[in-house]
Order: sequence, then structure tokens, then C-alpha cells
Amino acid sequence: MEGLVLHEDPKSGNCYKVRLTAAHLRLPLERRFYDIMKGETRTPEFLATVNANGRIPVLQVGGRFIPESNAACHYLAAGSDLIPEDPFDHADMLRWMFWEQYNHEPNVATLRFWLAYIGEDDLSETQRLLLPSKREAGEAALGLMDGHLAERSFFVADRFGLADIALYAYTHVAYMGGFDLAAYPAITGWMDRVASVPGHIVMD
Ligand SMILES: N[C@@H](CCC(=O)N[C@@H](CS)C(=O)NCC(=O)O)C(=O)O
Repeated sequence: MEGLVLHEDPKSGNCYKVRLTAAHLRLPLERRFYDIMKGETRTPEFLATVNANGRIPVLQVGGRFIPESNAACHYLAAGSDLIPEDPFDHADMLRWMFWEQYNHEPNVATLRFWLAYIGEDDLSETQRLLLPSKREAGEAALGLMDGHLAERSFFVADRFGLADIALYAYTHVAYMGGFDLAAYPAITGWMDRVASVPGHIVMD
């Protein structure tokens, strides 16, 4: 694989997904750090050269750039056993990764960011108004995961793969957004299984 550089902020679960995928595949990643709290992904240079969308993670492959965490994970894992060969299972894996971005991350990760990094006292009026609906939608997402995992060891085809990585990243730190994972026993059992797969690394 061409030289891989991860443009990232270690606070970000989306960035951790890419690092976790690379760790499982034993792929070396050069890390380039930005502080999102200081707007370092919004500079004219970053927008012009790394990601016009002003966000990390971005995986740089040689001279090309892949923004969007799940796209970067998918690129790294192509052809590996983190992606099912069976087309139905592959689509099912993508289903969970799209679901993560639409139903889970905007609620579970956003509350973590607002409460643990911005701080409740410094939220904008709009953010404050959105807190109850984000909480309700986050609990709904965790409830759906818990129901799915009550019957299975991992998200897709009963084996560890990219859908688990994508969903683990923000679920295991959901407590920082005020979510009580003790209410979701199937999730806590699954998190233990994910963390014990050889190659696992912790979020730094
Ligand atoms: N859908 C994107 C979300 C990327 C995203 O929201 N990144 C955040 C950190 S987790 C960021 O860069 N925020 C800084 C900003 O918006 O200025 C992905 O999965 O990579």
C-alpha cells in the first residue's frame, strides 16, 4: 500500500476508527495532528489541500485524500477479512456503517462532544434546545444495537469486522455524553469481545 498518513485529532472517535482498522491490519500510519477546538481543520490551507469539508479524519494515500471515516476504513480493509466476501453480508456491513453515521454518531458522539469538550455551560442556545432530542435519539440507537446484539456476537455474519469497528468507536465512550451503558447488557458484552480481538488498540 502507498504511504498512508492520517490527518486526525485524537479526541475524535471517527479518527480512532481509522487507527483501529489500520491496527487490526498491521498497517503503519503516519499521524498528523490538528486541534478541532482551535479550528485547525478550517484554515484556508487545510480546506484547499486536505478536505474542502473542513473535517478530520482524512486518510492521505500518497498524494490523494479520503475524507469520511467509514470510507477510509473501507479503503484500508479492502480484500481483508474485516469485510465479508458474501455480497449480502458486505451490504449488511455497509448498512450498519451508514446507520452509524445517520442514527448513532450525530447523537451519541455529538452529546459527548458537547458535554465533555465544549461543556454544558458553554453550549449555544440551539445546542441546549437540541439536548433532549439528541438524548432520545442516542438512547434509541443504543437500544437498537442492544436488541441486535442480544442474538449475536458481532454485527454482521457473527464475526468481527468493519461494522464493529465503526460502531465501537463512539459507543465505548458514550458515557462521556451521559449515556449509561449498564442499561445495555448486550452492548457491554460486545464491547468486551471487540476489545479482546487480537490487534485491538485503545483510543488515546
Ligand atoms: N462524517 C464524517 C464526520 C467528520 C467530523 O465530523 N469530524 C469532526 C471531528 S469527529 C471534525 O472534524 N470537526 C471539526 C470541525 O467541524 O471544524 C466522518 O465520518 O469522518
